[in-house]
Amino acid sequence: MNESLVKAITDLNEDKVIKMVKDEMKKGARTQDILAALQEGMDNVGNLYEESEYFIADLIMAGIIFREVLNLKEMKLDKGVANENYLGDIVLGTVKGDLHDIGKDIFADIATSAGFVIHDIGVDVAPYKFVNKIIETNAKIVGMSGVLSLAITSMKDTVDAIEKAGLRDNIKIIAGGNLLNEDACRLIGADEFTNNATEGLKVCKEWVKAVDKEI
Ligand code: B12
Repeated sequence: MNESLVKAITDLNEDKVIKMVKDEMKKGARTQDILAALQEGMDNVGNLYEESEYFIADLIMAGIIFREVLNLKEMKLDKGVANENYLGDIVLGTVKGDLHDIGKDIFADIATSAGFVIHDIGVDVAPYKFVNKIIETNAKIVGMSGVLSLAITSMKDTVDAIEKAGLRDNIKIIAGGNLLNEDACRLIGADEFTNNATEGLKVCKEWVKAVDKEI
């Protein structure tokens, strides 16, 4: 299944992607496996764009197809309904200069359904807006999203602003996006990075557990 789904999204074959996802979910496929296949397809679309085989319209189309899949009722991404199992507050945004929000929204959905309250401050978010939202919500976790190269600098600026505001010691910061690696994470000054929303959620849950133990 995975290879043909990766190919269908790479080919931007909207009807085929939707049909395959519906069929696979009915057969009991796991949401995270579907997402992984789609993400691989998106990487291929990005590479074809880089090679000038695809154009901006194709990136837009890839984004539309991905969103359509996320909105399928067959995809078990609980949206906006935090369960009774409250874990904590997370301030989440795509950093300044970057408008990509699909990955951010996936993390928001799965973290919400796990019990986090997500304060989503949108895309192209300036560092001071992260700081203001942390103060307003008293959140102890910040999630920064970004996939453009320039997002690395914006993420660093965001961490610096949090530090300057005197909030860094009480906050855990996770950076998410498929271009991130350990070197980038160190440069940014985040506590953790991830290229995968499910992994990111695990990290946040561990942070909450560690705080609970301290009390
Ligand atoms: C779709 C797309 C677009 C759409 C975005 C639609 C939208 N609403 O998001 C549109 C058409 C708007 C777009 C625009 C542009 N794009 Co674009 N785009 C893509 C594409 C194909 C897919 C991105 C995506 O959604 N991936 C799928 C998601 C699910 O993956 P993800 O974001 O990594 O998220 C996962 C994890 O990283 C993680 N995660 C993400 N965030 C967070 C946050 C937290 C806290 C946690 C825990 C986890 C987490 O969870 C997610 C699920 O596992 C990528 C190619 C690629 N390989 O990424 C190019 C890509 C990112 N785009 C690129 C470019 C160049 C552009 C433009 C500059 C094009 C142009 N000339 O205008 C503009 C920039 C606009 C801007 N200022 O942001 C380049 C970036 C190159 C670079 N190194 O900077 C890429 C890599 C394509 C390429 N290979 O050249 N793009």
